[in-house]
Amino acid sequence: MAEQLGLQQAHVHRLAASGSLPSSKSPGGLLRFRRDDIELLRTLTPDDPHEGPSLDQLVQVALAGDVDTITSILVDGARRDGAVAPVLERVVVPLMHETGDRWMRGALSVAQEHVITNVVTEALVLVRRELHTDMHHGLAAALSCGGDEHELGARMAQVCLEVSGFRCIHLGRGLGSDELIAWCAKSSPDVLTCSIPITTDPRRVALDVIAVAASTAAHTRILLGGAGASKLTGVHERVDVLHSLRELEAAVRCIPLP
Ligand code: B12
Repeated sequence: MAEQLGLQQAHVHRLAASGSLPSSKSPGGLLRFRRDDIELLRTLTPDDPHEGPSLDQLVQVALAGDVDTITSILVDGARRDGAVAPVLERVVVPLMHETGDRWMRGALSVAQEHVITNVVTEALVLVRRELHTDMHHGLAAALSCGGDEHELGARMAQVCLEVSGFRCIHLGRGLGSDELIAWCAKSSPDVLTCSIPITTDPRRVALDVIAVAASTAAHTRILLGGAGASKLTGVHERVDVLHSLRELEAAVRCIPLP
């Protein structure tokens, strides 16, 4: 069925293995999925790359400090797709990667990189406000692991969770595992997402995540993602590594309502 709906089998199986897509087994051992869940996934994986501004236009808009235009591109895209992750991956991620590449080549100054980052950060706050939903699926938290300054991954995860109906606290960056464990004990989140930037030492993060997984309440779903997370496998039985914001949005939308 996944293939009929235009989804890659490996993508669907990875989601099922991580528990992000509810599945059952047929008597013959084949994986079975509910049609509604697969259709939701397809919404989050549009095959039509909508016409939009070019990467260069996005860079120019952001360099001009035009938060409103970036916000409208994101809000319009999310409304059209019925999900926010696709437009974040189509617009914000390439914009930030391009910014990094231009900075490396000396085509953008550090000040210009900061302007773009700040415009995107502000736009993400406004997007959350615009796409606010009254659903209350539960409490979530998003944080950046590893202690460096890269935190847009956590902010994008926060947007995905809020658009999916969770109240999501942004815990920022540089939080030690003891602090995080104490926060989780007090707040009892339903979902904890950790964004791991490419610059982060995955072994250090793995140790922190294991400590958190061993100490948080059993109902807390722990999800890792980000460019640095791809280096992490089999961290802990309670921890799922997701490969994209689309997977995150699909996974949290499949969490049963309280
Ligand atoms: C903005 C930026 C900064 C800003 C960060 C500000 C902020 N508030 O975040 C500032 C200026 C502070 C900065 C500093 C540095 N930076 Co910098 N930075 C970037 C830049 C341009 C964008 C980062 C970003 O937001 N990317 C967007 C993210 C979110 O994309 P992503 O990580 O690929 O995530 C994707 C997925 O992984 C997923 N995802 C992310 N999180 C999560 C979470 C979950 C749960 C899920 C499911 C998915 C998910 O979402 C995205 C969609 O696919 C990148 C370029 C790049 N290629 O990313 C460089 C980059 C990361 N920086 C780099 C470097 C080297 C540095 C510095 C060391 C530079 C220096 N010499 O000082 C310092 C580090 C300082 C420090 N102590 O932290 C290098 C890293 C190289 C490497 N391979 O290690 C990069 C790649 C630039 C480059 N081309 O070389 N940086």
